[in-house]
Amino acid sequence: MRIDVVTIFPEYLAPLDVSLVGKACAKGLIDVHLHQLRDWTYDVHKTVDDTPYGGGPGMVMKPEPWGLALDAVLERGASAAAPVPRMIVPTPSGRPFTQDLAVELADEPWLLFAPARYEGIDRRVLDEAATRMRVDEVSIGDYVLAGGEVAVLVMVEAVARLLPGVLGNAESHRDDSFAPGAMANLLEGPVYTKPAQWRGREVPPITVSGNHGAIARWRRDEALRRTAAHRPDLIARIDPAAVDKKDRATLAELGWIERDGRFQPTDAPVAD
Ligand code: 6GU
Repeated sequence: MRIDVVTIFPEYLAPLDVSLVGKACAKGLIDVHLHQLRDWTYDVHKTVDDTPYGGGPGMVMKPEPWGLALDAVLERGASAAAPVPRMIVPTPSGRPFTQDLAVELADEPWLLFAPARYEGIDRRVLDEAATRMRVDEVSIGDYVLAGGEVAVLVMVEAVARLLPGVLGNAESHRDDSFAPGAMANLLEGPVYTKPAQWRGREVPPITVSGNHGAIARWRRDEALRRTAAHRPDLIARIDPAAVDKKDRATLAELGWIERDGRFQPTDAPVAD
């Protein structure tokens, strides 16, 4: 996979050389190209922003440097296998970044990230880019960052670990919270390792019982408990058909019962 990032802070993306993503680059599984947006400015101050039309606070990124940068990146990166990239514009007003979107992006041969600073990029840049390639504005959560660079790090890491050959163990993403399957939409429960006794605390005896059926059952139970505590919205999305008797009992104990084809808090008002 080829990844291009156009930014006024390429040094902010230095962590891409470290750890899992760094190793994936070293192995040739991803090919990252960082570009300094200011390389496409032609005034002495290398200006990339200006005041917003219509007034208001903050600054808006000018269209000309972005236009030239995108032209250059599209020309340099084009190949027979990937003639155009898919463009991702990080912004708190974008569609949510989810594991499903990470899986979708992991299938793309070429991603182009355009993180903005200030109040964002002149809209015409995105509108024009969308005539040449798929453009998605994406948010990594309901909070506001000072710029999109950290969001690029988040998305690249989430995508990179899904690429074949990046994780040592292909099974490693099977039980991920948000991975498809039996534990879909459940958060992962607690994990333990040696020593079995530490500062007077023992690991749960079931984890060292060797009874793999019982361990799987316990893990699922813990996943339900953690999900009910931290993400009740995910409990409400569980398909009742994917739930067995023991799950039902655990959910009831946690205050969730099936009603109108979905799990609802026991104290939820009854619809008429
Ligand atoms: Cl993608 N960018 C910025 N600047 N802030 C954010 C975000 C992205 N996602 C959540 N907050």
